[in-house]
Amino acid sequence: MKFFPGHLEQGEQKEILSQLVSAIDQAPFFVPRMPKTGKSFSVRMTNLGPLGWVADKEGGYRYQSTHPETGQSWPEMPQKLLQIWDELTGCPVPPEACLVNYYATTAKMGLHQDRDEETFDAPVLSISLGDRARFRLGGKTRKDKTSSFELSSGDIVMLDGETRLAYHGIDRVLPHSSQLLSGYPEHFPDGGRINLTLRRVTAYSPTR
Ligand code: MD3
Ligand code: FE
Repeated sequence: MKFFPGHLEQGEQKEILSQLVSAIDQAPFFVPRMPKTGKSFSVRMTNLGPLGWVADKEGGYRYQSTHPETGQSWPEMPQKLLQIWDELTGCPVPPEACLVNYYATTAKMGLHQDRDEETFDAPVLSISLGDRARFRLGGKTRKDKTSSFELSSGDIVMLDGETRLAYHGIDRVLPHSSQLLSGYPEHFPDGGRINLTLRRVTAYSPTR
């Protein structure tokens, strides 16, 4: 794992946030649900780019090219995000999915692995915006020791190599710890936190 604390300046955070707000108007947040139980996630989600991660009781966890409620294609991935991917990962192919997670002040995400992708060779890049959160990272099995640290607005984490299949989660958001989302009270009335994860879903094959 590589941690880039404060990688994005406030102006860059605001630029990304304004592009996200336009995208959310096109592809509203949906509530993901657990595959067998149908239990709701407390995090709301949407996606940018050719593929998006979705979750429901009937179809389980998967990537698809359309929004589960509107049936429309996901909005394009902003150039700024593609640039950050190139700069930090050095990956020869662009990301295919940008999952947008929105945490209202009481939302959290239990310990899990990200393993719905066809390939684990490419890194996952995580960008935090808005309120700070306590992030937990463990090992490749659920029993491994975990450690936790705080993620702040503008921080970027790259999960590659050994950490790509590590268990991780968000224990809690620290309410009102950032003013970034205050610029959009109609979208984010109580602040909260946005996390973007840029992902490669399909295996890179030069003949494809
Ligand atoms: C470690 N998101 O979307 S980002 C997720 O802050 C997710 O919203 C959290 O876990 C969030 O799946 C954590 C940091 C992160 C992202 C992907 C990872 C950590 C990871 C993939 C593998 C290992
Ligand atoms: Fe994850």
